[in-house]
Amino acid sequence: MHKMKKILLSISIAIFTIAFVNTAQAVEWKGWNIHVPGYPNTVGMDKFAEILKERTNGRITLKMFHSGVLGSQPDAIEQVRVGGLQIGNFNMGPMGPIIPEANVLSLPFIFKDTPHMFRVMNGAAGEQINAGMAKKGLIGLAWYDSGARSFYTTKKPVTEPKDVQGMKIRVMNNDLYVGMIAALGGNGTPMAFSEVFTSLKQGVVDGAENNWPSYESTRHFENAKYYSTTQHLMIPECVCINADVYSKLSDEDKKIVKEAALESAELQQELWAKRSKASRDKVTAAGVQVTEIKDKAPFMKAMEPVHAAFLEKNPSLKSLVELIKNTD
Ligand code: GTR
Repeated sequence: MHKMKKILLSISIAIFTIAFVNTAQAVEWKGWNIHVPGYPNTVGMDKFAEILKERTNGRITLKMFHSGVLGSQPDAIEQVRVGGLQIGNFNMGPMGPIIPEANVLSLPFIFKDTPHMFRVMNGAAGEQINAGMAKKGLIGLAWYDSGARSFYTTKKPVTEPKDVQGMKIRVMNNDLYVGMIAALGGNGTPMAFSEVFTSLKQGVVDGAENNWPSYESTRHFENAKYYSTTQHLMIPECVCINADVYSKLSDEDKKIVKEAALESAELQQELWAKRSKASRDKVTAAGVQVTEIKDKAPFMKAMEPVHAAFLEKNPSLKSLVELIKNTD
């Protein structure tokens, strides 16, 4: 064969092989996120996808589906568990019904503040919670900030626990929250996030509870103008991956995936602090009446029975609750 032809042939074989090997090995994961573009979690998850693609040279890509277009949070958690989806950014609240250890994070006032929450999640208690998740097919890669959840209502502000009496309050999908609202004499109504705007507007519920960024990004503030800083729940969020998918990765890829998630969390936490302030400013400018709850003690006291009832039902989780409370 002519020398030139030979060279050309080996070049095309090489190109073909590279192309073939790349397509054969390349995987595309699908990821779920409930939040809209620009939200700290959305930006964080996009960053995660970007790092993943870059550091694996495109062997692993993550296609993110934002704004909850792939369905409700409880359904998406199930999908990531069974492998219909591979990745999700989940609030640990709706994890509780499946993962008992996660429920301790939904106990009112369990954390002293956000730094305490992160110390807990990155310490021994976080390890136990991760182990509980792993048993149910989910690996937690990193923790996102979700601030503190406070009440917002349509007709009158909540200034003390008894104001919630007789009110119908939307809660996330977890019986613990129904108990929490019942402890205040209200009626907790579990409902998908996407339905809250209309339910507030039509008076199906009298209020809901969330952090500043979600209250603002969903425009719930347009229908529920009274926001009271009870800060009764502080629930972290995870970047979670399907356990089978993760366990089949090479050690090198596991490291890339984990680091990408951690770096995305760093960005998310930075953006979270800024967005919380910006959201508060935005809704206040739009006419929201903020009731500052300076003394949280009456709400803590009113919600105490939630802890007792939980521990009675889940005696084996007592040590985890203690571990959290005793984490400096
Ligand atoms: C948000 C959280 C979402 C979702 C939502 C809700 O703060 O980031 O994952 O749980 O609250 O209230 O359903």
